[in-house]
Amino acid sequence: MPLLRLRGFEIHKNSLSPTEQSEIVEALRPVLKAAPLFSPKVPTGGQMSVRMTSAGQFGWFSDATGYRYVDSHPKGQAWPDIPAVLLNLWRKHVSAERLPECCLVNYYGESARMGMHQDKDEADFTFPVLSVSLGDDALFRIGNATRGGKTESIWLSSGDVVVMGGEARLTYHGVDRIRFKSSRLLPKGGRINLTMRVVT
Ligand SMILES: O=C(O)CCC(=O)C(=O)O
Repeated sequence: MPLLRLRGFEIHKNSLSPTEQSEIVEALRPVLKAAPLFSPKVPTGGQMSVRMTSAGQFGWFSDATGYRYVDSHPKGQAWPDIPAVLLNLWRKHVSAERLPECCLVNYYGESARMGMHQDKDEADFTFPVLSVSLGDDALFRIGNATRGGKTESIWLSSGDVVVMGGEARLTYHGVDRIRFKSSRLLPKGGRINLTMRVVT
């Protein structure tokens, strides 16, 4: 399980076995059923190409008013619980001191991407954001503490786990593209990225 470090991002390549990856996909099925994916509007107008939902006490949300955490799905129901298998991953890579209050589930279809951004809607940056990649490969770009400047990119593959903490907690990052159908984990192709966050 090689560990790479890139601008403070700890990248655990092949951290999850194929069995573990499938277990997580199974655990996500009831989450997606209870809280279906949606494409949030962004404050500048337009819609994100990534479809998303959340599990946990809070879910990440965006509309014309801005980016924020909300305590229910846009259709009104409470977010489902974060599956135990994911909480165990958090305990392994982060801490048992505090557990994540949100697991954001991002689904990237063939042409989805995510622009460069900081994860800064949380009240507490002491704890890292823990990212889990499942399905197709994604070109992940890492920038700087402020927008712009030189960037570095790395392909994230199914089973990779990334810890974004310390100096990297507020570093700009994004996903330029995926390699559609590069993995067979998800029957219809695409990529799921999970990011677990302490919010309050
Ligand atoms: O898809 C990824 O690997 C990154 C997701 C991300 O940056 C986010 O959810 O804030």
